[in-house]
Amino acid sequence: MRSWLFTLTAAACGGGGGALDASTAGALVINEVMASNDAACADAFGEFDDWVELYNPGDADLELTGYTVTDDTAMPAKLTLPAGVVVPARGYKLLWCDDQVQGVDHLPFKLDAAGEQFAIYAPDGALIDSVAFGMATADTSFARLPDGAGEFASCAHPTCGAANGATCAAVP
Ligand SMILES: [Ca+2]
Ligand SMILES: [Ca+2]
Repeated sequence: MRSWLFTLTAAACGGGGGALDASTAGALVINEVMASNDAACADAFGEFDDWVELYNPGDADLELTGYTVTDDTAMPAKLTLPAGVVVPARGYKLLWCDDQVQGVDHLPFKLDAAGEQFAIYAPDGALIDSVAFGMATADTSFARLPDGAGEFASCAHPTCGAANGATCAAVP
């Protein structure tokens, strides 16, 4: 059984994933994902739901209106994000994968703790970033190390909406 298998397609890495618009290439990354949340962090409704953390390394806020997200890359436009989802400059934004109608940052699907994928696309359909992860342990995330740029690693100290720790064995 393969447990910790990551297949990454990062915009910053180039490659054969299709052309990226210069204005979006490298401007947004999937930074951390949690598919089994028992007590790590709660949404505004006090619910410990699955989540994805986006990071904007740029100097300007990113409004994600018209971007699409999915947990199945065969269906890139599973959800088209409405107005109001903003990733602040050099900041983080959590998207809750809870299949609940609780606001613009709540997506109509959950993440499978047995293994799943998540991807985000620009309004023109260009892939921004994607991650595929294996079996998730409760309250353990998959986080880019170093923060915002590195490869995904299993992370015992999730940092919801904040910089990933210097190592996943330590809180930043
Ligand atoms: Ca919720
Ligand atoms: Ca984080």
